[in-house]
Amino acid sequence: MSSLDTYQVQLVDDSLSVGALKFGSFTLKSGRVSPYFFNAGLISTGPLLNSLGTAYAHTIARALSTPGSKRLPAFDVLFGPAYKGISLAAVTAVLLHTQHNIDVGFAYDRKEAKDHGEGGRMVGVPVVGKRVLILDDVMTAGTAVHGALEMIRKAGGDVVGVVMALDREEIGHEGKSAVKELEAELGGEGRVLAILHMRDLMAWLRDKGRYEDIERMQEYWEQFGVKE
Ligand code: OMP
Repeated sequence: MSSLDTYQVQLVDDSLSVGALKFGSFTLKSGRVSPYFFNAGLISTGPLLNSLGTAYAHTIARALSTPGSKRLPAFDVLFGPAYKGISLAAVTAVLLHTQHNIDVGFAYDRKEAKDHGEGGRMVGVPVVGKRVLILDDVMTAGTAVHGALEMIRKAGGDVVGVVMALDREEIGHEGKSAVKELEAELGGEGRVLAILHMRDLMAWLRDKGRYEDIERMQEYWEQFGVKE
């Protein structure tokens, strides 16, 4: 029997159906050669975005009401880093409102600073003095999320958490878990969440009896996976 929730299985099935999740051999941004790759840019129809946004919104709503130290602190603004985070955060902000009665602002950045009109790199609700949750697609070593964190801090926002579609559960730049490194940087009650983790993908492969893929995932895990 699967240990995955229905919405997690749905995300794996949806992603495979459009080639957003692939098993094979892929060189990552970090230079690591991975037996799988998740490309959130291919989740690009109304129904698929609805399903992914629903999974993000569910993950966030559940974490906001989790008792104890795993609780996600309340936040004011959902921030989607350019480019892939933008549409995902917009969809999720809408679904938090319609499905969970959670009303938050939405903001994102431009990759290029604008020198006319409203100027600057930040768009949407101003993050200054606000509690911000970053929403991104994938975390491997944590480089992309660290960039977003610095940008929001420079703009005067307080980042209280990060939510991703996929946490690849790999080691970060300091040789510890990328998630732990990021949580340490967030400080206090900062939380890092994900809809799916590398180990969920392994569980899914086991359910399907895809033993060759599991073996390659396991080898990769031994090299770059978080051991604790
Ligand atoms: P880090 O910046 O090392 O955490 O890598 C995360 C980023 O790498 C993501 O925002 C993507 O741009 C890209 N990526 C994926 O999209 N999917 C993957 O499965 C792996 C990566 C990656 O290159 O590590």
